[in-house]
Order: sequence, then C-alpha cells, then structure tokens
Amino acid sequence: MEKNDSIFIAGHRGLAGSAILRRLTAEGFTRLLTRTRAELDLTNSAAAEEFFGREKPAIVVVAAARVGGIKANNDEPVEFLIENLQIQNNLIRAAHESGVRKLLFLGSSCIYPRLAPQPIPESALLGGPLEPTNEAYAIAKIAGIKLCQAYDREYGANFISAMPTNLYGPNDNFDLVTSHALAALLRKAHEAKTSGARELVVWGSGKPRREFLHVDDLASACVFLLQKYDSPEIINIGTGADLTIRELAELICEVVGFTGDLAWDASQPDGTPRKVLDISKIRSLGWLPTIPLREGLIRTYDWFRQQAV
Ligand code: GFB
Repeated sequence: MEKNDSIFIAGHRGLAGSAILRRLTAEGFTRLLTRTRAELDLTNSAAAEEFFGREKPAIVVVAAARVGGIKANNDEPVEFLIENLQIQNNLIRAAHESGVRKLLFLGSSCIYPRLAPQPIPESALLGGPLEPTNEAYAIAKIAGIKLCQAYDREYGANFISAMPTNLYGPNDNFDLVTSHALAALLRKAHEAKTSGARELVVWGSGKPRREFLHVDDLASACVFLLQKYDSPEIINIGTGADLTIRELAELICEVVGFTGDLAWDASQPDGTPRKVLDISKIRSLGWLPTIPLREGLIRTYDWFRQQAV
C-alpha cells in the first residue's frame, strides 16, 4: 500500500471507521476518500456502483454497518440482517467491478458459535449454533466473509476479513438503549455520579465475560493487515484477555469516581456466556494491542466529558 493510494473508508463517522481514518491520516496517507450517509447511501446498489466507477479507489475499508448492543440486536433482527447484507454486498461487488486492489471487511467476534472454545480460534467459524441475541448480525457478517472469500476463489480478488472483538473508544454510541455495555456503563456511572444517585443499574447477571479492545488498537491492526496480510482466511483482532461484566462495571465506577452501589436488571439478557478471541495468528505476524483497559477507559471517559460540555 502506497501513501498516495486512494483509500475509501466506508463508515468513517462510526467508532471503527473514524479511528481507521485518524490512523491512516497520522501515518501520512494522503488520498483518503470519505462520504457521509447523506452523500452516499450504501444500501443503494446503483449509488454505490456509480461512486466506485467515478472515484475508482485502490483500497477499500468496509467499516460501514448497522451496529448496536445486545438489546438493539435482539429487538431489530430484520434491520440488522437486511441493512448489513445490503451495505456489504453493494460495497464488495462495486469494489470488484471497479478494480479495487485490496479490500478489508470488518466482521465481529459474534460470528463464532455461542459455545465456541475459549479463547476462540479462527477455525471455530461455523462449528456450532450462534448466540440467539445477535444471530441476525452474525449471519450478515458471515455472509460478508463468505462473499470476500468467493471473490478470492472465483476472481483472485485480494479481499481480506478481520474479526474485531468488542470495541470501545471515541465516537462510540452512548445511547442507553442501543449502545454496547462499556459505553452504556460509562455514561450511567457519569450520570449517577453527577446526579448524586446511590445506585447504577447494570443489565443481566454480571456473569458474562467479555473482551474489550480500544478502537485505536483496532485501527493500528487494520492498517497493519492492509500492509501485511493478503489471505482470504479470517483473522482475529483483540487483546486475548477478558473480564466479567461485573468486573467491568466496578472498574468503570472506579475510573469515573462513582462510589454508589451496583443494581442488577435481570430482565435484560446476558447474551453469550463468554467471548474472548485467540489472537495468536495476528500476534505471530507481529501485531500486539498497546492500550490497557484501564488506560483506554480513562481516555474514553475524557473524550466523553469533552462531548458533554
Ligand atoms: O456489549 P453488549 O451490549 O453486547 O452486552 P454483546 C454485553 C453484556 O453486558 C451483556 C451486559 O451481558 C449485557 O447484558 N450489560 C450490562 C449491558 N449492562 C449493560 C448496559 O447498560 N447496556 C448494554 N448494552 N449491555 C454484542 C452483539 O453482543 O457484541 C453485537 O449484540 C456485536 O452483535 C457486539 O457483535 C460486539 O457483547 O453481548
């Protein structure tokens, strides 16, 4: 990948896409293409085709997706399935037809079976039933992986797929209904502290285990893979370390400075019992995460407070 290659970052306003845009900019890539949703509707195949035909990017990063936490995924499977299939089908097909040299498709750790071996190796894909709360999203992402692999097999396309674990950081969604756990708990702890509340409500039992990767680490992994990885086989991006949701909530309270109690809302689902990625494959290629969870939480909380001002 050359510094003057034109690179289209689909989804550049989202958590992952915005971090990848920052990273590519910091590394001196000069021809970064972006479009807002108002400028280019990626669910519209004709619009995507027209855009790719005109701009002819050399490299594409597929970070555009409908995403959300456990409740959004569970409540809106139709939208998660249809929109993600549309966005990725349009991008991947238009990329091939316009001669894109390399494409990076971002999947998710939820593509793996609910009861996959832990930490989860890439070989666990399609080895068992999925977690029901995010089955629609997972099926769409698996279809994206398979489409990239099909373009490789049939046309020799260099379309790679990376599977990030649960992400957090600047530009995350902090909406209490649709967000992921970390962003929601950070906001709840902040609001409980500033309002003087005595308790903070955490969903589920607190027992599920999750892995959290700061999105700046994700971005460094993506740029690394764009430069060094040319295989259609999927590759995990994570930290390899996990903790319980209770431990996460306690750590967030400490970082935010909320000293009240945790209360548990058992009416909300727990989701998959454990989800931690085996990162030995990307590690063996020479990439490692650099931002410890506590430091990442402090940075994200600083960012969150700046937005609130
Ligand atoms: O992050 P999260 O929404 O999604 O929830 P998943 C993780 C765990 O945190 C679940 C608990 O056990 C939740 O019940 N939790 C506790 C909370 N308090 C809260 C809260 O206030 N908000 C939220 N959202 N959760 C998602 C998938 O699964 O992971 C997506 O739905 C995607 O498809 C994403 O793959 C990475 O980790 O369970």
